Amino acid sequence: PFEFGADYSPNVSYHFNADVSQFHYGVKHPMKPFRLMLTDHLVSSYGLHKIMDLYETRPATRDELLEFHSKDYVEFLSKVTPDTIAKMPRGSLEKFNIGDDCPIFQGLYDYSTLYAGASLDATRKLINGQSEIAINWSGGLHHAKKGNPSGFCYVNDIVLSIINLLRYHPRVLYIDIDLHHGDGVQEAFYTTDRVFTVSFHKYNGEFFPGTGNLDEIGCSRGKHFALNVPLDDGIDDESYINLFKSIIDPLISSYRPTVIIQQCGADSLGHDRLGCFNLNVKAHGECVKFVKSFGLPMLVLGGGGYTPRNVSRVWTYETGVLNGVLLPKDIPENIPFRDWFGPDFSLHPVLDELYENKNTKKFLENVRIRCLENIRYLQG
Ligand code: ZLV
Ligand code: CA
Ligand code: ZN
Repeated sequence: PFEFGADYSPNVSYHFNADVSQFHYGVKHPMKPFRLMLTDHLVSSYGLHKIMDLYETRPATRDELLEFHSKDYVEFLSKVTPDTIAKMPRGSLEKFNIGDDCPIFQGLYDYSTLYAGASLDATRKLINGQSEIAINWSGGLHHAKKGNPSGFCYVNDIVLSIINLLRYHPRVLYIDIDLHHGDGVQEAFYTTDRVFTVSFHKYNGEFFPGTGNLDEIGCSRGKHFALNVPLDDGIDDESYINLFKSIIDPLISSYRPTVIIQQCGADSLGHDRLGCFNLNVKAHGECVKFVKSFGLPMLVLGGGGYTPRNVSRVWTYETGVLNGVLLPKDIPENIPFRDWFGPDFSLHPVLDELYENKNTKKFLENVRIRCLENIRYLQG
């Protein structure tokens, strides 16, 4: 169903437990774990599961969560349910930031340990060399903090993965193309030079989570090892790709990471329910292709993405890119939920020009210059 492209086809593993797609944040909540099932169906209907190593993953253990999260928070997460919520100690909902963004839903702990377990499984295959690229589309929940959930994220599978990779890798590069700032990951490694974090995101000081300005560059040993690329509404394919490449290329040459984690949040696509960028599937995928071209071990994760049909399109396209194959643009005939992809039934619907591009050439050039100045500190 596909042809191999001119790109290198590395050993790719795919880490997934279908149970993770059965949870519900609530009817009005934009995060829909069902998008993960849609993605899995689309990936396999294109035949991609036949060329990857597939792993059905186990949940992360309590001890694995404790590598980053605090004891009282893990205890709270493992005990709280919609039925026991009233019996929890007074003030614990406020203390743990429970509310509309991060509600208590049925099976919350199982959900959290499942997506984290898949990311940790992926790191093990990278560490032992069985995989050159390992994918977990259910992971990438970059906002969770040590002691509380944030922005739809309960446990931070990215931080847990990086902690595991640091046992064998001297330098880890984290790249975040979700619409939102990767604040939880940045904060966890803000004072170390062994993890470089870079996030591209919408920023105006108010937009969630409110952080990610150019002046956040890390501190103490970690000074100059965090980078932020604040963007405004409506950024288009060409400006995003140019900016991405012109920052990531010198960054990889200077920092010389031994492993790369890419968070591929799909809310940076045009027409996203919560988004405000104009990216098409090919442009989002071009960022993944570019990172792959450096030939370093890669952990590839999901993240945000609130228009399920486009989330599954872009992550399927990227699964193809990572395997070095070109997928035909027509959605395969045999797929369950095929009606979700109408009326075009294309992997590449037109997603651009919904928002006015508020990023002027001058603004983007200034952002680029400021970023390159920061990267220059890595040399010498
Ligand atoms: O994609 O939320 O703006 C990774 C990710 O990066 C807020 N939250 C907070 C700050 C005050 N609030 C609003 C509270 C709203 C609670 C419910 C929604 C419900 C319906 C539609 C949209 C939202 C919503 N919430 C939109 N943006 C928010 C953000 C959190 C964004 C998290 C992004 C997560 C998975
Ligand atoms: Ca981001
Ligand atoms: Zn997001």
